[in-house]
Amino acid sequence: MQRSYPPVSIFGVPTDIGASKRGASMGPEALRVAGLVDAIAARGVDVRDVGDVSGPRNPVSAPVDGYRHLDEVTAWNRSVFDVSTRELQAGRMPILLGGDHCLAIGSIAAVAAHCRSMGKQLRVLWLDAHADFNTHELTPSGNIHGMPVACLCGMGPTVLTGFGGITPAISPDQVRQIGIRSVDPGEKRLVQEHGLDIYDMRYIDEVGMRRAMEEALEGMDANTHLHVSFDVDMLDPAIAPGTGTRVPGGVNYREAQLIMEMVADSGCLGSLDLVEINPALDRRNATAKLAVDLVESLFGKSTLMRD
Ligand code: 6HN
Ligand code: MN
Ligand code: MN
Ligand code: MN
Repeated sequence: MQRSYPPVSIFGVPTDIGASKRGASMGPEALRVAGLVDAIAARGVDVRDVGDVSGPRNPVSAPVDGYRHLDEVTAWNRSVFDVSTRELQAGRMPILLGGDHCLAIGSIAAVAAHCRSMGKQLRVLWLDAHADFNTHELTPSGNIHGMPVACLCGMGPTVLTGFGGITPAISPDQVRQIGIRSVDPGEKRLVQEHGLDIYDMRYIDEVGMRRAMEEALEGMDANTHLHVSFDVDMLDPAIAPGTGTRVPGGVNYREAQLIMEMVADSGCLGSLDLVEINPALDRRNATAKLAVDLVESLFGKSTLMRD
């Protein structure tokens, strides 16, 4: 089966506003230098780089009421929401180059609003070492990149939960998380309370990535928009050192390729975040290059022709 993809619009969001380690702001350029646009074009996809959005600088300040940089995080996400909405309405697939993971609040709120208006089902595949389900009461850091899933599910400050006009933007049963291996104690309770569908590393060790992914993609059909939110810290730090919150015991190269190949086979990919690449911590852009390799698989490049 020859897959066809909608036209793609890539946009950069050069900020590390939701993290406490600096450097993810350089992610968009690292991905461009690693050849992301040409790699997608080589798959026969109409792809356009629409440039970077802008926003406030990082003031590097302490958390207030459990949130670090709430005003700035809000401003950046407003721009992300607007660009994502504009590209979706133009019939294009938005690919966000982060930037840290707080930016998924804006991108997924836009996708959720778009799906509502088009009568489409939304599934979110959250690829991460972390559940990103903290609230300002539970957070050990105040970093908002640890909170996007909770915000999208309606738990967060009203400035971050209302982008698409409807709160919550999504419900926990639309989310599947893969690669998880670091969840804070309070966060763990909240995740369990809300029944978040988590395929953690233990589960992947025991049943294998193929079965975990089959379960994560179960129930999708031709009317499903699949949003992939890819935090590169899902990957094992040995192959992806360029990220701010490394956790040992991550997804290996072949498992990561299989995730992407199975998403490609689903034919449902509708939007993508590529976040948390930190070139200041990387070795010769290895993490960005690996991300580009994986995106090629996401757009149907597999080792053998299986068509
Ligand atoms: N990320 N759970 C930790 C926190 O500070 O809330 C780490 C979050 C990391 C977030 O990598 O997108
Ligand atoms: Mn994350
Ligand atoms: Mn993470
Ligand atoms: Mn409160």
